[in-house]
Amino acid sequence: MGGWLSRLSALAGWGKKEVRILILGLDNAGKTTLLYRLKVLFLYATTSAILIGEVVTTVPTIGFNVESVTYKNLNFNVWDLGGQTSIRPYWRCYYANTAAVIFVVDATDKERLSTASEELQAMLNEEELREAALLVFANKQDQPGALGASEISTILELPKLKNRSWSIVACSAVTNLDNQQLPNNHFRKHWQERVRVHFDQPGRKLRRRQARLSKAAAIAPRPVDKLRPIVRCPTIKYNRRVRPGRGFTLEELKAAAIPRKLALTIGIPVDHRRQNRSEEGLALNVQRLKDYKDKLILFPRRVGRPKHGDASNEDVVAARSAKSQSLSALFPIVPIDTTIQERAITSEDKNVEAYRKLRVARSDAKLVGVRAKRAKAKEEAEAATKK
Ligand SMILES: Nc1nc2c(ncn2[C@@H]2O[C@H](COP(=O)(O)OP(=O)(O)OP(=O)(O)O)[C@@H](O)[C@H]2O)c(=O)[nH]1
Ligand SMILES: [Mg+2]
Repeated sequence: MGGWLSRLSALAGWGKKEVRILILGLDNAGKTTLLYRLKVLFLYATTSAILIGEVVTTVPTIGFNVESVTYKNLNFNVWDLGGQTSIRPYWRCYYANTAAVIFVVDATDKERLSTASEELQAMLNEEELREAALLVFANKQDQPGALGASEISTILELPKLKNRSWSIVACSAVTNLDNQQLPNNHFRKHWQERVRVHFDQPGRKLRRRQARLSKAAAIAPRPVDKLRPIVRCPTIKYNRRVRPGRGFTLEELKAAAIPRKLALTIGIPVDHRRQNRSEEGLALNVQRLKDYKDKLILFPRRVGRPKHGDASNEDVVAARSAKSQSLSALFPIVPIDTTIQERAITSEDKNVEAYRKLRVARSDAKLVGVRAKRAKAKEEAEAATKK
């Protein structure tokens, strides 16, 4: 069954978006089985999902089964019609606008091959199917004694067909005979193009280090790094720890009286997104900023002409001769002591009802608005009665 899709596409030169396909053949040829098999294959062709060898169990079709599948922007409507003798005359009701006919032949049913041939010829003579492409499936190749594609082709007199694009495929709807192989991706070829290696790591490490050193030398005695805020790590698991943050919040800068734009020029990074969620955290970072400001020696832009806020001449001279130090060393972030002090439980502790306390606090918080409203209404009522 492999390649049936491409054969089908090649047979019918479809310019349309909607493609109507009929599956015809004698009863018990395997049309319905094939329809659902093809549906899976269609899906396989479009999504390259793993092909699952699932075969549906069928009952003789009275009427039709229809399935819609999309492949390469084409919408295929595949109609499987019942093949019993009494139903065959109704096939012609479905001929209009058919792009291709899939004619299924039971390759083991030698007695009825001539009947199949007659039906095929009668069908092909129909005016409405003049343009339709023909794909013959010589089905049930898994059974012993099944005739091959060439024999079936001779019996059906396919080579005699004129002005018709046709093709024949020997297949089995229940097994994956024919060249239905799983795609073999040749990933072993040109593997070097797909693998990224970092053989130059030690070299890079060295170059990074040299760059850092040259930068430090160039800007000395100014520190290379910036002053980072002290922030808590996220999540319950880690928030007892502190770490250097990205930048100081606007609130912290305001409290330390450092303008936001100035901060960026004096080694204080700003993080406008971080929020201060606790008084302690805010106070800690404000103090940090203040300490930094106290120690800060701001070189005047022009030598000997200090502006407001710039360091005095003596300070500048002293700083120039001092050894350069990193800010992380000058303002270290030390872990906060989280050890718990133990003590004996007092009788007071025993009387505390923790759960109740929590519930009351929660309900108080919830009722703040309601109570305020009630109090206001009461006040107003009293004021009205006084008048
Ligand atoms: N061994 C074998 N059995 C098959 C194959 N294809 C179909 N069958 C069996 O043939 C029987 C008939 O299959 P259907 O798909 O119902 O046949 P149909 O052509 O739809 O028949 P009608 O609906 O009556 O026209 C079922 O029992 C299938 O399991 C095949 O490739 N090999
Ligand atoms: Mg059927």
